[in-house]
Amino acid sequence: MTEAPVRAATPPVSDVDPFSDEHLLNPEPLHQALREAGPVVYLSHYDVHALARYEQVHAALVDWQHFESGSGVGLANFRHEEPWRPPSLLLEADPPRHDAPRHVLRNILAPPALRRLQAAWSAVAEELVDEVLAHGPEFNAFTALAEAFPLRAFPDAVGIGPEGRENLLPYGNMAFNAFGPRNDLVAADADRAGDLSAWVNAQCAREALTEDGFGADIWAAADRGDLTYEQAPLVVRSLLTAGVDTTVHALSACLYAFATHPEKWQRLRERPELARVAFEEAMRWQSPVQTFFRTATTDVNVAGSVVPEGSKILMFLGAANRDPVRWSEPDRFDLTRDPSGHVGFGMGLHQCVGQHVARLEAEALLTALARRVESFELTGTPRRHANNTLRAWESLPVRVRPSA
Ligand code: OVM
Repeated sequence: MTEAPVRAATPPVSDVDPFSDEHLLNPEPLHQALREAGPVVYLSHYDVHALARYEQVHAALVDWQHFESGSGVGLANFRHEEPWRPPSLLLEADPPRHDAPRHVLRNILAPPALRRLQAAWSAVAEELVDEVLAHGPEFNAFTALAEAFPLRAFPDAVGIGPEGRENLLPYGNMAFNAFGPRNDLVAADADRAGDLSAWVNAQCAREALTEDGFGADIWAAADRGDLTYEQAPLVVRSLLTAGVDTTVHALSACLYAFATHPEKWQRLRERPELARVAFEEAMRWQSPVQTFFRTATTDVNVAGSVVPEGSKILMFLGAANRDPVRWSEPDRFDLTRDPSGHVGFGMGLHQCVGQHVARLEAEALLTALARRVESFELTGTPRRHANNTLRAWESLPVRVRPSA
C-alpha cells in the first residue's frame, strides 16, 4: 500500500448505507457481501472506500503513515468539518503528537499497574453475582451484569466522584454514534449533548478526582513533565469516553456467547482459566467496536485501486474478524481456536490502550459467574441496541441454575 499504480482498477461500487438500522442491528449479511465484492468497495452514499477483508483491514490499521487518524476516525473529515468536541489526543492524533499521551496512558493501564485491581475486582464481581442471584433465577443479564459490573469497577478505578455516574453510558453511546453519519441516532441525543459533555469534562479536572486512581496518575504524569497540564484532562476524558460502553458490550458478547453455547459454559466451569481465551474469542466473534475510519494521506493503492488523497476509508473490524480467508468456520464461537490476531481491539499504533483493563474485567466477572452458575439459557429473544459504531445490546433475558 504505497504509491498509486500506473493503471488503476475501478473498485466495485455500492450504494448501501451501513449505518441504517437494518445493517447496524444485523451486520453479518452486509459484511459478507462487502468481503465478496472485492478487497475495497466504493460506498457512493458517503463517498468513502470500505475495507471488509482481514488482509486489507489489518494492512490499513498498521499503516498509519498512509491512513491517518488526525483527520478523525469517524465519517467527519476534520480537514473540512468542525469536530463535535476537541479531538482526542490519542484516538484522533498521529505521531508525533500522539506519542506522549499514548506512552503515559500505556504505562498507567499496563498489566503490572493493574495487579492491585485484580483482587478488588474479583470481590466486586462475586458480590454483584451474589446479589443478582439472590433476586431469583431470571433476570436481564445485560443490565444486571454487563452494565452493572463495569459501572461498579471502572469509575472507581479512574477515581471520579459518586455523583452523576448515570451520565457515563449515555455519553459513551453518544460519542460512538458521533463516528457515524449525522443520522437519527445522532439527532436523538442532540438536546443533551451539551449537558453530557459538560458533566464529563468536569470529571476530568484534578480536583474532581480521587488521589489513587488512573485520573490522578494522569495528572501526576503532567507534574513529571510527561504531559502538559492542558493535555491531562483530555487524557482523562479518553478513559471516560472509551472505557465504559466498550466493556459493557464486550461483556455482553461473552454472556450472549455462553447463553447460546451451554456446552462451552460447562468447559469454562471445569477450566476457569479459559475465561481469558473466551473473552478474546467473543471479541473476535462479536467485535463490540465494529468500525473506524481513517483518512488517506496520499493517493493510496489498495489491491490495485486508488483511494484518493484526503478521502475517508471505512474499516469493518467485525467483517475482518469473520473473514473465512483468515479464520476457519469464522461464524462459530469456538474456544479451541486461537483468536489472537483479531482486530477487535484494532492493531498497530492505536491498538486499544485499555485492553488489559477490559480483559481483567471479563476475567473477574466470568470467573465469579462460573463458580456460582451451573448453567444458564436465554428465556426470550435478546435485543440489540442500534449504535453507529458499537455492536450494542439492550436486553439479554436469561434463566440461571445456581450451583449447589
Ligand atoms: C478517546 C477514545 C478512544 C477510543 C475510542 C473512543 C469514543 C474514544 O480517546 O476519546 O470512542
